[in-house]
Amino acid sequence: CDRKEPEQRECVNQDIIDKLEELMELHKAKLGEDDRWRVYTYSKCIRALRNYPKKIKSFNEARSINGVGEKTARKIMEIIETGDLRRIGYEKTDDVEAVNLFRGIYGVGQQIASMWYNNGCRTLDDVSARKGGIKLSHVQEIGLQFYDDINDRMPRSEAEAIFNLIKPIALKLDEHLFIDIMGSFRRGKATCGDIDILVTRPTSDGMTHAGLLPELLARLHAAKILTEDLALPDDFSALELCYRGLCKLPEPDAKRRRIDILCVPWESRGAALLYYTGDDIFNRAMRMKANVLGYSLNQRGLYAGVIRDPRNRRVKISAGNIVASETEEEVFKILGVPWQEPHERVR
Ligand code: DCP
Ligand code: MG
Ligand code: MN
Repeated sequence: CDRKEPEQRECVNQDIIDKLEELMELHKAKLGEDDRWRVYTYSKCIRALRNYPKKIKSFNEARSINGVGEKTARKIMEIIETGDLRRIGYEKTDDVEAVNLFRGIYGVGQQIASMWYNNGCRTLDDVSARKGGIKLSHVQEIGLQFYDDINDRMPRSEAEAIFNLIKPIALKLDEHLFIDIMGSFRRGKATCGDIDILVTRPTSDGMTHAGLLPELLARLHAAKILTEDLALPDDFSALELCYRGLCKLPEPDAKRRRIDILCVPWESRGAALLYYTGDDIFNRAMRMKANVLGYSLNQRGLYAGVIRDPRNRRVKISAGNIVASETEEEVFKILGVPWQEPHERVR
């Protein structure tokens, strides 16, 4: 099932998943060691439930599912029998609600949200009034100003309309640019949380896209498509760049929408397309598949012979050799995963 678009859900145990997700989100908003552990337990259980084909009927059946423990099985029974989960009510304290509200401000994470709560803020008006002497960064101010817009999803048609304005501007700058939409749009979703754009350029004539991004951004601002910058790359001359901002259709009542523009080297376009098309759960499955086969997969490519520090698996002792990155197809092929169209890439 899809976690992001409720209208398209189709798990037989969706009612249970919804309640457990609600509870998980409440624990996510807290900071304790035990909350973090609970989030981990519930996410494992939710994943198991998504893959479970039958409607759960009994405690023993719930308990038999790999990833569902005794306590969770009891919660599942409560949901089945009463349609509700009382624990959600107990966890829904006003600190959690305020923290979740503040986390909806772009640029505000768990730590800052909790700090503001501890300084006495409870509402967005409190934040606006800088209650408790809190300070906002420039990006957080933008996040507050466009709170509703940023937390809204846009119809697919709007993402398409915005992209159709951006593409000709990019091609006018350099006709050899390759520019496409990735993310939920490419997966065919009916609504998009943001617009994810990939920019790259073939190097056959000895040129790259390096250095083009500032001019592209300037032109998109001039065309009133980009409205605010949220994050600019530190070094614009690099080949791999990530821009985050807000954009809108150049119409009076258009809403602000989130936009990400990723610039990648031509050689890694396939790996980038694969990564930024997602979804994130599908990506995790692909990365795990790669790891099992002794490879390592990221947005730059598929690598063989990566040697990791046994004490900290995140640290690479040897970067390995790149074996695929130019096309998505190669990556699927080497991993022995049957080709999946973008709209099929969930999990
Ligand atoms: N991605 C990932 N892991 C993350 C964040 C992103 O693998 N932690 C990848 C998969 C996503 C893609 O990047 O599909 C784009 O990220 P978005 O946050 O824009 O997510 P989507 O486009 O999938 O959904 P939305 O419609 O909410 O933007
Ligand atoms: Mg997106
Ligand atoms: Mn994005």
